[in-house]
Amino acid sequence: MRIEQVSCAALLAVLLAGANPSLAADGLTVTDGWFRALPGGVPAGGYFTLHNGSAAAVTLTGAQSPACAMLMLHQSGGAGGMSGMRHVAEVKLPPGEDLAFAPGSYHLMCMEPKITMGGQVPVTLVFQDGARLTANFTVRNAAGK
Ligand SMILES: [Cu+2]
Repeated sequence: MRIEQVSCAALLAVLLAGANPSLAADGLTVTDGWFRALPGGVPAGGYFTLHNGSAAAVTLTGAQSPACAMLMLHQSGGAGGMSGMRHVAEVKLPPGEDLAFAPGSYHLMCMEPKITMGGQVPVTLVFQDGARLTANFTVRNAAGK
């Protein structure tokens, strides 16, 4: 009985370690990350493709960057443009699939951007299970070049 209690405690420790907030986002990759820099310090759209190479669905719940006072998940829709975007709390991605953050669809919104054309800034994606994934985003001009 005594030994059984000890092994249960050990198992619990392993489970808790798996829920560590600094957990790496195993199997997730970000490609082609970029920000669209516009003149005048207006909010900058951020775009990328997220691939879920893991065996389970993941849920993206937020993003952070030292280059943005605030970085939000947005979705464009309806009439499009600035007036047609809304905040989204989370985006779910099934295993084996790609999720495109692209102009006219899901995008990141970087408030008070501190970005320089041609430069690179780190963006950390945050997932529901506490996993985090950081990738460098390239800063492009209004034409996406
Ligand atoms: Cu937006």
